[in-house]
Amino acid sequence: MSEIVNQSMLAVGDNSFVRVVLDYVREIPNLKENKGARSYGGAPDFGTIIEEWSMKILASIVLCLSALASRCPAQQVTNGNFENGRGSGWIEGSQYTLVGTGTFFSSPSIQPPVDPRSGTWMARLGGYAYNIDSLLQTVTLPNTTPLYLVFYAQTRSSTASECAGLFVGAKVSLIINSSVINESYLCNYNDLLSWTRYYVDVSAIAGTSATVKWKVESADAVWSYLYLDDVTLTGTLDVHSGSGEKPPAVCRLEQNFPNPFNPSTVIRYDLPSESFVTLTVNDMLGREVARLVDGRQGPGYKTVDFSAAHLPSGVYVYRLRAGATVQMRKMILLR
Ligand SMILES: [Ca+2]
Repeated sequence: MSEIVNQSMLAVGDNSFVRVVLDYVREIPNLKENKGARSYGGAPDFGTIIEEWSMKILASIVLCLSALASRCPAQQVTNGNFENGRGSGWIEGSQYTLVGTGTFFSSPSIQPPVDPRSGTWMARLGGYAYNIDSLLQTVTLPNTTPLYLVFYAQTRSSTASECAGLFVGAKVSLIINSSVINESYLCNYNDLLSWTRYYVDVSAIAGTSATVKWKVESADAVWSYLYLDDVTLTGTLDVHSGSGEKPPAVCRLEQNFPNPFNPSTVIRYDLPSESFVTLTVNDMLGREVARLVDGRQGPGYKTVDFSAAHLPSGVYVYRLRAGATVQMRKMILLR
């Protein structure tokens, strides 16, 4: 995932965890009644900017719908939008990890200021001089699949240097149950103004209690921050018309996950508008070995599974063409 850094910073894979904020559940006393609200069944993804209350209700409804016959689980991601402030759900690390308001986090060195994605509160990790900081919560995952942990992030660093591991910027880790799901490097210089959605597929641990933790290891003599907002659990990632979620702002091809892989991996990309899309996989000689997408697609957050069971170990390039935009990334098949 670390290559994602070139575009944004965080490298969060696809097969980890997150799906829509569940502390909302507790605010909806009788969720089972909502299970009949089938009109919401096709509008699953909620990283939304609608008013907090609406979001809470919708999130709860979707959660319950996806729970099918099972009962609605409670409070999987407490205070996932951070609007309940400090001391509510999240365990903050050392002095630089805080749940706070955009105003509180404003700084002359962070320009323009970071605005929360929802409401007035968000979380910030990071710091200065090899500070290691974390934010964690034990989450009860609903016993439904697929299941994704979704969150929105942006980063700011106080240098304009290129990302170079811990020498510049900071290392960002997403950890679930003590396993590092993804690592990447935070390397933006006050140039990322929008929130980017990341997610991990946590289907494999659906129904369990999991500790979700972000960790940031800051470089020496550099202020580097990771901002988080709207941590949720969801069963669907694509944007559907009328779902209330904004389509992606830019076309973005993400690093596949896992990588290296054997034999399957997941490729994600964001499509801001309807486009004719091709997603191909080529070997290092330029030969096309797979064509995963070939057709017109609507805007949204796309996920494609790629199985290389028929291919030899090696480096492959996957190439996204969406309208006039072409992006490529490498991946490694390692048997
Ligand atoms: Ca918020």
